[in-house]
Amino acid sequence: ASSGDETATFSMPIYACQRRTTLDHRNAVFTEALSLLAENAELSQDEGRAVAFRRAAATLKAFPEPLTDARQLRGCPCLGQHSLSVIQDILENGSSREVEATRRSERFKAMKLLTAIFGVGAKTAAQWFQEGIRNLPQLHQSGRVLTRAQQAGVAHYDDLTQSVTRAEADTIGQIVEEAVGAKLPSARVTLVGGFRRGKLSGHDVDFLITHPEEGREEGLIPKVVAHLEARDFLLYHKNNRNSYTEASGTPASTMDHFERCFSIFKLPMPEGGEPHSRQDDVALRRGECRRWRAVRVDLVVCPFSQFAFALLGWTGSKLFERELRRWATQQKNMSLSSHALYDNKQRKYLKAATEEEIFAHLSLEYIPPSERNA
Ligand code: DGT
Ligand code: MG
Repeated sequence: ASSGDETATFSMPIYACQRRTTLDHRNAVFTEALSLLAENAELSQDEGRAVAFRRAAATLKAFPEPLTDARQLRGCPCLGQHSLSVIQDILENGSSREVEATRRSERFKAMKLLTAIFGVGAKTAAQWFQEGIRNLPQLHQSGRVLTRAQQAGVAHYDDLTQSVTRAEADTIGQIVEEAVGAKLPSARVTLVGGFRRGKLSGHDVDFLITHPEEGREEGLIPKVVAHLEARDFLLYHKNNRNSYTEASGTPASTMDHFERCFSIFKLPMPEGGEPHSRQDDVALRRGECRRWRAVRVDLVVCPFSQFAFALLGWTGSKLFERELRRWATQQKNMSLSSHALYDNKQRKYLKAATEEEIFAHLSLEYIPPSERNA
């Protein structure tokens, strides 16, 4: 439609799960700024604001051309006043004053540093910040009692704040497959999370495990963990038992109930490999050779009949998942979780053996993992 000026109106669907969002896009300056504000809102436990910034960033990730004029954004969804003013600031001045002030703020820096400790969430970090704790030495001096997870998080801080490469994820995949295969032959191990979406690095490695004969997967986690421990592959683990039943109601919550293991792997490094962290340098200066690094790994076990839902739920991105659930609720009167899809109108669960079938139940065009990077 001709609107009287040069800029054509671009129409974009409202929900991120209706769009194809690849890893590379044209507007990183804007998406990074909005993501930083989202992160800051998350660290302040302001969920509403965080989601608003995440949605605005996702809109720009899906925008097909470099942004040079705010008028290009007419017809684009999820851009509130605040996000638009940040975008405008960047267009005019090359950067946003609010974003740069946030980036430099003592609170943001300290909260980022503290929540980067495995086992420390925004709530705990905020409490520590309030008590004057800004960094690891101050945490140590404070004499705070740490949970077992936090102790492991502090002990392996340098490794765990270093991103995991695809090659490392594949090596861990082989170790996990060997362990699972030894305990339950013909069980299937699938790499999920960001790596399934094609990311080249990640903050952890996520695996989904199932077995074609439903029931055989029950109790698998403790056996796999014992196998890994015996081979010295684990620095930390915490197992959760499966707590899901259909009787527990419609699957509306974002938390799932799968049998699960949060772990820190002790990943052997190739001989003569590149040093990975400052700990390596210290070790090397001491004349020691570091032969391993710590990596966060999540193992999730699901019954075969829930596999497609678990696969979809564990592939992400987090915003894509959130948008799928919002679409299901608002547009289809359905409840979607990593376990099941419930149709509130027909009052029944809708079965699916593949992700494609779930998209079809939701009347959505199928979006492959590499295009779920919202
Ligand atoms: P990263 O940071 O490189 O590891 O990026 P992702 O996308 O792998 O993010 P991650 O590992 O936090 O989570 C992967 C996906 O799994 C994400 O889309 C949400 C899902 N997920 C993570 N934790 C839970 C959970 O406790 N329950 C459920 N239902 N899903 C989860
Ligand atoms: Mg991940």
